[in-house]
Amino acid sequence: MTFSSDAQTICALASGRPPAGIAVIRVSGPQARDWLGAHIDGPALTPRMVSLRTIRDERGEIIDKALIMFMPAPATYTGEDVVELFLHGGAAIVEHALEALTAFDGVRLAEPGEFTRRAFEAGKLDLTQAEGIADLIEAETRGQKAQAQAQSDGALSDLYNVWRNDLLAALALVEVSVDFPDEADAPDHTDGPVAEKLTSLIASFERALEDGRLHQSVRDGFRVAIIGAPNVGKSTLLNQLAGREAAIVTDIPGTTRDVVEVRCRVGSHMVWFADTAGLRETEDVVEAEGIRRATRAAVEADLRVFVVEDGGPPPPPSLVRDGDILVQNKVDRLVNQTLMPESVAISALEGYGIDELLSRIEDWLKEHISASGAPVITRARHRLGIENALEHTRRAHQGLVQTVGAELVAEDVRLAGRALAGLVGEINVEDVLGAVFSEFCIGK
Ligand SMILES: Nc1nc2c(ncn2[C@@H]2O[C@H](COP(=O)(O)OP(=O)(O)OP(=O)(O)O)[C@@H](O)[C@H]2O)c(=O)[nH]1
Ligand SMILES: [Mg+2]
Repeated sequence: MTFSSDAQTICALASGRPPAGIAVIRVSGPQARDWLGAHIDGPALTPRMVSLRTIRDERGEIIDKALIMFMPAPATYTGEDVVELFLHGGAAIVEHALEALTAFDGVRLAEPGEFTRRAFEAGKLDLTQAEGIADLIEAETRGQKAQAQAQSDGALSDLYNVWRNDLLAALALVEVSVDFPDEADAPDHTDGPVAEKLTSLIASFERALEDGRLHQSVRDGFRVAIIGAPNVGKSTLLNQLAGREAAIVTDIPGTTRDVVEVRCRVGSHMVWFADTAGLRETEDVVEAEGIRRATRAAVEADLRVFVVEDGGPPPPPSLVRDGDILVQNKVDRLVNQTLMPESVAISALEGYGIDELLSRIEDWLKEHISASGAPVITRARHRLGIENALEHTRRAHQGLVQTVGAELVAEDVRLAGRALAGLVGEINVEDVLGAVFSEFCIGK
């Protein structure tokens, strides 16, 4: 896919798939105004005022009678002239309108994300804000929405810019000694202000990477692994959570081999539940591979739900992390009511206790996602950028301690700054732009 910053005008259906009550078609670019002039009845539109007009194609045939708004550049989303048509949301009307638009000289259909890309190129938003907008459109839960809103409002850019300013301040101090190599009072690099700044940046980067793991999960869905011995009812539990027969259930121990994942909403978050093979010693090659995968799923998950049944073995201590949830299944069969302490009693078969389990998971999610509204990293691209900045900052700090010379230290500080500049899209953008904007839907 190629984007061009040509002077072409782009158009697309910006609202959902027809049929719908209303279909919004968006047009952006230099031809938008001329197209309107040629295709609507009546006098020119007043900018930013909505008018009810008849829209015709190039042969004079009526496309629709609809509300239209014209927004002149530069105070628009893309920074260009923008027209929005609020048509009756039928497939034929939308098709007719798009045909009449693209038949006009210099007008073509937009690529995914091209409106937002133009907004980025016009300096209306930076790359992290553009990503926030893509996430906002994709958000299915309130948690995802809140995070995306903060990012599209620039919370993440602000954070990166604070870090970049700190790096610039450190750089200025280092450069003092580059400029005056023989100065007796050049900064003392091992415990002076430069080292202090770098140490505090290193701590900030590390914290952001740490927090980011969970917040990436807000965006992509939390991973909850269902772990336990064979036959305790893990697959039955998964099916109960999914509301369908996602995994095979039999009374034969060792039924599940592959990891089976289902996606469910828990409170205001998206969760991927993974059903896994029952853990036990086995000679069976296929089952052993299943158990290896189960163990990996347990380690990689954000949270583990350990399923046990009365009299069964406890979860393997090496897999248990703080906050994990213990579930005692098959309580419908329990005669003497010996419930394990700290466990959630359920009957996966009968659906008993599932709400209690879900609310425990929700509590865990709430506890682990700070409601502070602090900006957080949510994408691999950001993780990589910050890891890069961290590495250079660490090297710069090490260089200070080992007195490798101010030029080398300065270079690392500069590279750390560049890594952050790449995140907001100020430098080195060409290679990431395609990747970022192709995630968008058409019309945004
Ligand atoms: N009475 C009762 N039986 C259950 C319950 N949950 C599961 N079972 C039964 O226990 C047997 C094993 O269930 P599965 O869900 O396949 O167990 P699993 O943990 O996935 O087993 P593996 O895949 O072999 O590790 C089946 O016969 C289920 O019907 C429950 O809550 N109560
Ligand atoms: Mg199973």
